[in-house]
Amino acid sequence: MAAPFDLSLYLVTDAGLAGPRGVVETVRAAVAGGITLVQLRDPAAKGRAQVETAAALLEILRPLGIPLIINDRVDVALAVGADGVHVGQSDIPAAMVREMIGPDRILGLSVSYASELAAPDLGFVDYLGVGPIYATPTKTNAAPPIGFDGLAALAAASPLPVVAIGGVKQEHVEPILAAGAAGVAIVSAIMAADDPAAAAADFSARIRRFRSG
Ligand code: TZP
Repeated sequence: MAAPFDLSLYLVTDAGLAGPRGVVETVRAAVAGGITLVQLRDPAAKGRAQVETAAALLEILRPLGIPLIINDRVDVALAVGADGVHVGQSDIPAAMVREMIGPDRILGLSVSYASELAAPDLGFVDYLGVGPIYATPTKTNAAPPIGFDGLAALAAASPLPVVAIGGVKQEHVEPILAAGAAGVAIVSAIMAADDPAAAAADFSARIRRFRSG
């Protein structure tokens, strides 16, 4: 079993959106605003570059107790000792990833359709990334958007905690949490923000406000 983790404000990196500031400095700023979990996602990068970025992120995140999850690349996650892996429906099957990463690391799976909840994969993962909520230029090959109603249906049917992804902006926090998600997963609204710390802090405050009341 993975150690407890907090899906509340889940930052997914994007090197293009970080621009000249870079992924590592953008994450450094964002965590000051209350990020609870970081996923390194860079499908275009070679293994060496991913390992270097992941190691730099771990230096920032480990002392803060914020888990680092690697998108798709099990080898990169194991090489740097990351806290987990996130896979999509067309990546290595979750059962095989679990075999490779062992019982203690976090394993996440992307889900867009109710039919995917019936897959045996679910028995091997710790949380689901559900979406896209809205169509987003950040991932153009994503499944059709599911909206808040689709999210609510998937969250209610899911045996695992879900984090909502895809076009999520600050003003969507309340309807997403009300739909039953454990958190919001954000790429552009934080990675491309002029002030990533302020953008993250805004998300974080809205999450706290929703939960208190
Ligand atoms: N998976 C589904 S949508 C998406 C991913 C990685 C991208 C979400 O990016 P943004 O910028 O938060 O809309």
